Amino acid sequence: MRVLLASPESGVWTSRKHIPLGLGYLAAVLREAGHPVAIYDAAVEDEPLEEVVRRGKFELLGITAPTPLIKDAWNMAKEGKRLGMITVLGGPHLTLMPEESVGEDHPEVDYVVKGEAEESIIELMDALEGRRPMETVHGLYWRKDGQIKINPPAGLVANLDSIPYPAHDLFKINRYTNLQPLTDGLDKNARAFTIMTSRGCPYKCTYCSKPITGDTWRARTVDNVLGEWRWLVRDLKATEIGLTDDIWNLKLDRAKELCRRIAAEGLNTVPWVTVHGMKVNHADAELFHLMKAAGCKRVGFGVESGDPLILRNVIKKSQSMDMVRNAFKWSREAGLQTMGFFIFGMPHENEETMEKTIQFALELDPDLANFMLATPYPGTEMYDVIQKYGNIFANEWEDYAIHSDHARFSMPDYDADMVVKKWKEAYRRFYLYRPKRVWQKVSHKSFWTELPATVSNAKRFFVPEKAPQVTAADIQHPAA
Ligand code: B12
Ligand code: SF4
Repeated sequence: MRVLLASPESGVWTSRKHIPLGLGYLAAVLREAGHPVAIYDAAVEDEPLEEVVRRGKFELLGITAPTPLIKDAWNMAKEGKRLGMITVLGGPHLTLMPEESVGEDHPEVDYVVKGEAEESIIELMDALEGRRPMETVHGLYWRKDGQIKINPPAGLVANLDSIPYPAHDLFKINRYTNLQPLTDGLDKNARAFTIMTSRGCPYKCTYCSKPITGDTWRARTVDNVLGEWRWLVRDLKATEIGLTDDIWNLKLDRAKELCRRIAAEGLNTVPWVTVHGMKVNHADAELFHLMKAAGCKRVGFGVESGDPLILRNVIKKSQSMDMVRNAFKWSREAGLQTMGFFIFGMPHENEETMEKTIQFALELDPDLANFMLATPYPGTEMYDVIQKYGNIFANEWEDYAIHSDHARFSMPDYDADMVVKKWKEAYRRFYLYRPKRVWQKVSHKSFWTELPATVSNAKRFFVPEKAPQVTAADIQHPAA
């Protein structure tokens, strides 16, 4: 059966385009099992789905979706059905809410796979081609005789070395942008690949979608990672590589060994970045020097808050502010650029705690500061707390986007308007009110080449506006 794996176009994340790595993994296992497979990422395609499907005679459409894109995924499935295809959904949102998409509202979806799907997708192909009963496909949610059927769950892939490298060669890689255009300017023809050296994370930050990532940290061996790195650098001519692990540096020795080997093999000619934060409490000065020697250009840290109590008791980040300070200091000393992620508006936050976050951002002064609004994704501890004691304003799944001010919530003693005010203020005070920053921005070529986007972002963050009002009807008080 000919398979097309697809990702809907994102209206949520338009500033840059990253490869959907999960589809790369699925394509690799399908290819290995002998199934003809291609990847259609609507964010970079110039042909409509219909044309690609007809030309490639694809029979099965497998669609991925995080929460804010689930509606786009349903629409894509409708198109697939119209073209006579079998439709399968998987990915982050489906791992959290699998039943929703096989319910009666979604006849366009034939199958949903919950969780990591390298094994399940092959089992599903076997079932569809009559080699095993559908009931035995792990992690599958489907309909039979008008009833939703839930099969036994799929486990996490225990040995990550046992799965093939993602089918990086199937991505139209020069249509993706570089990984962090905000700092480097937007290179629309970068050959920027991402790589995941481990999966899962033992920490339990309350805003994190833990059911997606899993608590068990599973690491690929350094040899296995190096094989993929070599392929990216030598054969696929990567111009940038991004580590997207949840926590690639959990085992410090392994992280150091990986850096040493990258440098020793001369693979350090291609710059790399840690797309998401690395954890500050699993680092020391030597690690950053080794990263630099291995070609790392920029390192990101989940700083989250400048208020120690919010950090410890609300976010449950398991790190101290001094650990954050050290990580920034060490990375700068090693010659790395720095990036900090900050969250505004966790439950129990107020003007004072958010002011401390702004102050901390100014003190750390990373090359790039990313201020995000706390967003209660389903499956997070934060979501459960707000469901219990407050009220979520978001009406639609597409409202669950970190950089939009829709997915706000109310809690007793929580001022949602203040949260948006401080969040926008953070951007202004960090980027606009400091001459050094303004100069950095306007002296960069992309400021001028990307002027329309620059102006629209500036309007969003830098022009003070009246935040939407919260009415008493929006606020649901906790049960006694
Ligand atoms: C790298 C990354 C990004 C990158 C690249 C995204 C991309 N193009 O893939 C960037 C920075 C752009 C990004 C943006 C966002 N991200 Co992000 N991101 C990640 C991260 C760290 C890694 C993703 C990854 O490569 N995983 C590795 C692969 C192997 O896993 P996977 O994609 O889940 O695929 C497996 C299964 O899900 C399944 N599967 C996946 N697709 C399909 C399809 C079918 C048909 C089937 C059967 C199975 C299946 O099989 C795959 C193999 O096992 C994850 C955390 C994580 N550990 O996954 C967060 C994560 C996915 N992101 C998250 C969020 C919230 C976002 C944003 C919504 C944030 C925002 N701005 O509002 C945006 C959404 C943008 C978008 N269009 O996708 C949340 C998702 C929460 C949710 N409820 O959906 C996560 C889980 C982080 C977290 N821990 O909370 N992200
Ligand atoms: S935010 Fe990062 S460190 Fe915290 S639980 Fe999620 S993946 Fe782990």
